[in-house]
Amino acid sequence: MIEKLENLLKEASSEISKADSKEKVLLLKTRYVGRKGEIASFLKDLGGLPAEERKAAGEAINRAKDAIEKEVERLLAGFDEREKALLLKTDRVDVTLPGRRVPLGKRHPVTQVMDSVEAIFSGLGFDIAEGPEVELDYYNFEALNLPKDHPARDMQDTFYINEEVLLRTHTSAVQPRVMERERPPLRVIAPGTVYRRDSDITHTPMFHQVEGFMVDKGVRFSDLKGILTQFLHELFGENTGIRFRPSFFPFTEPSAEVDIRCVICSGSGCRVCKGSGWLEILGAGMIHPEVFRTVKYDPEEYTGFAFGLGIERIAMLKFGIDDLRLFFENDIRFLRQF
Ligand code: 2NM
Repeated sequence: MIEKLENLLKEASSEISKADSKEKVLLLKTRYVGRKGEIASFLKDLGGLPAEERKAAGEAINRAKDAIEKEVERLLAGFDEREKALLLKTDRVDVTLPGRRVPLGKRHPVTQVMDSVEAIFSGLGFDIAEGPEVELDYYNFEALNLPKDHPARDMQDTFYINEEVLLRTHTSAVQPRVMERERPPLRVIAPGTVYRRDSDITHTPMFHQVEGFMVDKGVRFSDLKGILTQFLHELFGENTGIRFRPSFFPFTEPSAEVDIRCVICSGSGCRVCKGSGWLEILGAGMIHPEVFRTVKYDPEEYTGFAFGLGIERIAMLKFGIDDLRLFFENDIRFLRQF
């Protein structure tokens, strides 16, 4: 048996050394030291040996098994190493390939218009103020001379949180806050988000406004006309036609609406200006004495004008966007165009 074992060991090591692939080595491993392999059959034969020979034979079988397994492991390790070396030699990173770019965003057209409006008024000496979007009824309505029975205070139009608290319906709510804590002369604009219970093709429940005001001794309607004309010329171009029409707001007296010549048809009449040749762009007026009294300014000492405009409407006119809903979808293919 010992002799047979030695022959098997010789055969095995010669066969294994001839194997030229990992797969072949693994097959030989199964053949010699596998569960039903040659070594296993030697172990089975152990029982037929005389008792005094069994110990030595068993030890010899185990030594042969260890030797074969060692040889198998040595060869497998060799194959692995060569495989790795080959990969290191042939596997290359092409450093000239372009990198993966992080997709760039784009400033929203509403933000772009907001920024232009702020830049123009900064150039005219106006400061920028902000106020809360969750606002007191007092600042949003009461302090702006909107009487309790005014239609604008209706639950239909305003998101009320409770009796005294609401989502601001206009950024005019910022102005009494500023006037309460500062004294004239004041030139301030308040850009921001506002909310109204309105939702159809031309109205969204959230939109953006810029309101502004100027207060000092001797501010006149001609100052309003001059500042707003300058603003509109900077925003829409120097040759844009402008007109002021009488209007009404509870917080100004007298009040006006300001139109520009239609940017689509230059005044000949089209769908956008509904044939009139004019586009309504802002509301304005001389601040009502009641508003001054509420913030403890003496209306005999100070006068001022105020104005307000909607950002989405201006962005639509400036960029030729015909559907308000596009502003709120945040589709990057839309945003990239402006
Ligand atoms: C407008 C039109 C006219 C306005 C008035 C005031 C305040 F607080 F100073 F009285 N802020 N904003 C105003 C005036 C707003 O928006 C169409």
